[in-house]
Amino acid sequence: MSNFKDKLSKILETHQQLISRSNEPQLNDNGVYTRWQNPILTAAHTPIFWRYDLDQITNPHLMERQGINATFNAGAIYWKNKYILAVRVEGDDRKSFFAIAESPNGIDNFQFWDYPILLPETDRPDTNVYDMRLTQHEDGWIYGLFCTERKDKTQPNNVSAAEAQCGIARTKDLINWERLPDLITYSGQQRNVVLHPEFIDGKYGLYTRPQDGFISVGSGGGIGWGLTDSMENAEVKEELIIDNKIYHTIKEIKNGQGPPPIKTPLGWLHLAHGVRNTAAGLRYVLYLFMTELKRPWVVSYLPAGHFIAPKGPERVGDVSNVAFSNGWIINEKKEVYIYYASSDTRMHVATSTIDQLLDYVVNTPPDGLRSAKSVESRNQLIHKNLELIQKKAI
Ligand code: M1P
Repeated sequence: MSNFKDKLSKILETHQQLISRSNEPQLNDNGVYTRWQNPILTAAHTPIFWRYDLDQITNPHLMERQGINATFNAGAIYWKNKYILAVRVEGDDRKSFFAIAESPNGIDNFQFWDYPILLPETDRPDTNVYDMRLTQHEDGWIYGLFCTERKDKTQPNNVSAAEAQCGIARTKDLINWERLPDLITYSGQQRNVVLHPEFIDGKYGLYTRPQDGFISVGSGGGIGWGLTDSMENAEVKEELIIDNKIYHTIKEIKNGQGPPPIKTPLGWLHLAHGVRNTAAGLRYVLYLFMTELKRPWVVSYLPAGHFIAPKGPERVGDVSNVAFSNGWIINEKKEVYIYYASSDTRMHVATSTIDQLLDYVVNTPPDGLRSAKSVESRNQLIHKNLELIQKKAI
């Protein structure tokens, strides 16, 4: 008895220390944003009572009964002065579900609510759900758009063949969720679908990612844009590709919208992921771009290269070499909290400000698509700096 109790109190104490430890900024970042030292959420942050049977009679050895494998790809929202994440939690059984975690300051002390989100199913039950984007829409609802994955029944002999579509749910309190029918589009599959926060001529705007297959986008791909009359029966009849995959860039293989864009005086600021192939497999990085205020489907700035790439220990995990983000928050001080996952395993935060991000987007040269162009724009920078140094102006 005392052994069980001692063991349990040690487990609870270690967990409490982990979830309440303070975070510190990393000192060696690039001036555009600051990474914070500790991951903000890991599998070990999930409540002990989600994993263990705490009854000594039914679990005398105090063993984990239902393990958690990973906590990643979280949607985010600033709500009632709290930094809220809708986290993709993956059990040891490989099934993902959503759970809300909140923090008072956005950088540490994230704590899961007692129960995961009870997401209603449609009459075509989801096999797996993941990567929820939270949008506080001007219609008054908070929408969660996510990927619903089911067996691809058109390939009965291929056990791995899956179909990805966009599931839709909405809520007013983040506890009770109303499930709406899945988005209808006329592309084979969809992932990374995101709801724009404002109406466009009375319609809902959606960022999409048409794809032919489950992993490969095939002849589809690019970040798409489409309109739907309602979210109760969402249907995008026409998809316009607004940011395409391009040869020899960070988004050569595929890309996808991250969280809903942030409205700024210069336009809508977007965070997205780009994927390229390497001898070691796919590499996922994050990039920023901007679209026009009145026409959020028209790109106005597109800096070259990655904004955040997986770094150090972030590079290793269940799916290594991945930085992925589907949530960011802007608070009343115009500080931006970028929530990103590393290698499909854990959550991190990097912080910046709207001023810094606008400066980055406007002043980082676009991709010249050739080495010679890269040298040309770097030489302009070098020349300007050497002149300043020679004039002793710095
Ligand atoms: O494993 C990396 C990511 O792969 C998918 O993203 P995309 O559809 O752009 O390839 C998603 O499954 C995502 O959850 C995952 O992090």
